[in-house]
Amino acid sequence: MPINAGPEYGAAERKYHEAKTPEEKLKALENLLRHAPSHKGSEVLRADIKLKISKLKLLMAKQKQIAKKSSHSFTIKKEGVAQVVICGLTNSGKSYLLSKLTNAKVAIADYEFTTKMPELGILDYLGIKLQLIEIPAITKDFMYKDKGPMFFSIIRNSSLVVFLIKQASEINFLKEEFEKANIRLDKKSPNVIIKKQASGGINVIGNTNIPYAAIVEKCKNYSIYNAIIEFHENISLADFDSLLNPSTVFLPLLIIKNDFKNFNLEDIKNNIWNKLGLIKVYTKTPGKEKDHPPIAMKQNSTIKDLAVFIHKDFLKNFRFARIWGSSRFPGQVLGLDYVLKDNDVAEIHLK
Ligand SMILES: Nc1nc2c(ncn2[C@@H]2O[C@H](COP(=O)(O)OP(=O)(O)O)[C@@H](O)[C@H]2O)c(=O)[nH]1
Ligand SMILES: [Mg+2]
Repeated sequence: MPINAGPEYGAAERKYHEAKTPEEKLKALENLLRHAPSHKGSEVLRADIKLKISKLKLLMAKQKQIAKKSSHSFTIKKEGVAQVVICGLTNSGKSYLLSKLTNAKVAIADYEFTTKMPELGILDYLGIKLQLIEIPAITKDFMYKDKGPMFFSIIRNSSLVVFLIKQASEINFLKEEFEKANIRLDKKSPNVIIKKQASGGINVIGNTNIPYAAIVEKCKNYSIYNAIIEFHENISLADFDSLLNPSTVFLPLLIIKNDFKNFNLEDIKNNIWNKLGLIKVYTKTPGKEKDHPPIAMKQNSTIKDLAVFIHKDFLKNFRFARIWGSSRFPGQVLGLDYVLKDNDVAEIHLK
């Protein structure tokens, strides 16, 4: 106990040493400061208590931040060959559609905001598994609300966005909210190529209506000072901005209007598949029927991609493939470079 300190100070000091949680410690320190002697000789003591208080406050703020982050992080275990997010306003029928398309058991209710966390289900499309994710209702300024960034990060990591709407006016509302999260829907990434350089400033090739000064200014915003920018198409300043922004994502969009009668589930499934931009290819063994399920592949995949996918040794031992479907005649013999199409049947022959 410092010189000239009263009995209250002693009690406060004991309390401080007994304090366990940061909150208790902070309270005790503030109490200690109140009872600390205020003469010149105790300046060092008071400064020491103040320092302890500010350090503790900093620590508590950090812990709060971490707690906030972890309570808001929600990771989805990816399943199936693609993730499809179902988005819309409250009561647009998202849970209902999810329950019709998948095995998910979801809460469907006619009161608002029933779904607070993403709901998951697996859609079986001709044997190909697609993961469907219902995102809780999108509200105004969703990106700036507490769980918004987390839900938008699930959307960003998906392959296709579905808007389930009751009225056409909802489309623009939703699109605006997605723009705030830097998600561009149903827009191809612009055909403008940015080649960063070590020096030489900003050089523009090709035709654009964007003034040179605006291009330089935008580049500066993203810390790009030296680059060759090739405009292969004329784009708006906003599109140029989203191209520079490394967090921009471009996703396909499927709009489904809910007329609250009957969903045409077969149409919806086909539309989802077509929008995903994937192809399904069936393999086959000579003299037998095609295998099930088909294999989902990216568009423009070749026989080589298929061979590698089936088995790493297939490429080494590849002789030829017979293709039914997109080939000129059924069972045509083709080589590794042949580009496969949706629904092709492939019979691979090995050495
Ligand atoms: N009959 C019928 N009812 C629907 C349809 N879509 C939604 N509903 C009803 O509308 C209400 C809200 O649906 P819900 O799926 O919970 O909406 P969410 O908030 O978008 O998930 C529920 O009472 C559903 O049963 C539909 O296509 N047909
Ligand atoms: Mg719901």
